[in-house]
Amino acid sequence: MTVTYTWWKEAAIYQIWPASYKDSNGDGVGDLPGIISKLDYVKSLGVDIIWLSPMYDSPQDDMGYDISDYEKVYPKYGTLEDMDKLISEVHSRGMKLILDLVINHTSDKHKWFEESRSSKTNPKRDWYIWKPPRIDEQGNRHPPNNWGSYFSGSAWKYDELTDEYYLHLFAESQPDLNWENEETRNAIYASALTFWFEKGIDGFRIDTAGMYSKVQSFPDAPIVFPDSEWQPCKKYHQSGPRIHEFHKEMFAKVTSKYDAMTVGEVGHSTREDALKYVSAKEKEMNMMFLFDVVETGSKPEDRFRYDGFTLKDFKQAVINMSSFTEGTDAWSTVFTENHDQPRSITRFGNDSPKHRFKSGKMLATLQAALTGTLFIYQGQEIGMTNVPRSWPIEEYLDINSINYYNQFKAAHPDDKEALEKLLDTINLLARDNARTPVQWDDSDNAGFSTGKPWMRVNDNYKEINVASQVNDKTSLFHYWKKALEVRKEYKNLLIYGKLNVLDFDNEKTFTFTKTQNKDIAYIVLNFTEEDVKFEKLVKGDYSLVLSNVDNADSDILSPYEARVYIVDETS
Ligand code: TEU
Repeated sequence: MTVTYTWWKEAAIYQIWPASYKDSNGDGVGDLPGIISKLDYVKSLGVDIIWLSPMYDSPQDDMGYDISDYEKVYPKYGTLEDMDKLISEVHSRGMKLILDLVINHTSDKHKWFEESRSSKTNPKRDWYIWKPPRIDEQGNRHPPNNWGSYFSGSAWKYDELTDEYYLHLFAESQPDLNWENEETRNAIYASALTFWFEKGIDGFRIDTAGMYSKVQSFPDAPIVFPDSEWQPCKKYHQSGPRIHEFHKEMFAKVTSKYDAMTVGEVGHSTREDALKYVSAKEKEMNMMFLFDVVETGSKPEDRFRYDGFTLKDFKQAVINMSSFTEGTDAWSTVFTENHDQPRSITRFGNDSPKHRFKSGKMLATLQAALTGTLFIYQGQEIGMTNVPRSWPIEEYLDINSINYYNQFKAAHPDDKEALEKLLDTINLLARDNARTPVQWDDSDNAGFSTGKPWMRVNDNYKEINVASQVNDKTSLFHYWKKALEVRKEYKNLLIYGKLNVLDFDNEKTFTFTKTQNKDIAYIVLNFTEEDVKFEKLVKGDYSLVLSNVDNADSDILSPYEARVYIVDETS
């Protein structure tokens, strides 16, 4: 299979989560003018595309992933005019802008749902998924099946007005749209996609892209967690019977009309299943996010059931995520952070003051060397870390963390030890870790806002902030910049090459090559806080093209050291 080079494969994409990027008017919430004021900064990192998380009108129960109007902007973020300005300011700097496409569900405040809920005979009743209660032998009412929501509890909500339940795979206020209904699909295409394409955006990150098609018999799910009434139900809504038909239709009817890029959040997939979404010949989407790396150590059905992981597990996750496209016409992604994940330095590196920036550079090296489109999440470029463990649960504002904690507490009211352990896990894995305001400088509120930030700023903002890094050539910010340049300079290997892991069983180092034809890049990363021996496992002449220490090239790899060599085998 010959490699096809395209702009979106080589792009570095920077994700902006608007609530926490930059507040321009002192109300404590980030906004579009704030983002516009930082575009030169984003550009200076070497970014090609910005992915903007939902900025649509929303009650914000799930930070904008609960949309009440696709064609309006959340007033605290700005106006449609601000969006027009953002689009043109991004374009005038030679970058592109993609938006978040959240079309598995809407907010319960969307007018479509308000109509649907109003009566069983409303023309939009069938736009959402309504089912009658299940009544047991004692005459008690129950949800139609045992499916659990991703945000704890049942995935069904009872609505008294019509004595039926509606499906919500996420929050109660996020009813799932009924994709079986063609009229609904067409309305989604018009309002959520065409409206924005016509404004000039360059593509979409497609939220929950594998979930639209549900198994229509809605059976009970197998019991995976005997300690819970509600069970994981992915089996019945992930890559369901009609999902590829829906994506093909959306591509044919809308996306293909524009020179757009799309990346689907699919999460869990086998190689065979993944290729159905992202193989070029399938004409569905360009690439997808898989959760192998970010969920290392967690149960795929429940991130807070966490057992830790070994470096070998991590390597396997990297292989799963990037190798499934080899020898095919499909494409993959590279990421370790986003708005749903904790900070990568805390999770995979070492966030102690001594090691945080160096381990951040090591992780940047890894990502710059992997095949797939590279995504960087706001603050990752300066090494923002998880929030301190000392923060009480009240500082966590995400519905996912709060619901989980409350449900766990209700089930184990007197088990202090278990609750403390859960707090350890929440501190390590909660989405809140990604959602603290961006640390711009060492002034009050880290320069994010002149008002009271909607979420507490991480305590370490005086040590980790943009201002202290942009003029320091040894900073993590500059290392990212350099790593992105090296990635593009050797793109045939680093962006497009074949991954071969050379030390799979080694629990200290991660050594791999990236190859294409006779060309070889040799990457070695020390994942420990100890010195380890450096070995050249491939014969040839080595020239160093990226390193996170001053004196690389010794036989010892210092803690968290990272090197990228180009190897000339022919000599
Ligand atoms: O996420 C969907 C998803 O599958 C997860 O990453 C989810 O956030 C996680 O499993 C919860 O533990 C998308 C968005 O990225 C996320 O922010 C939204 O909350 C969710 O959809 C609902 O729209």
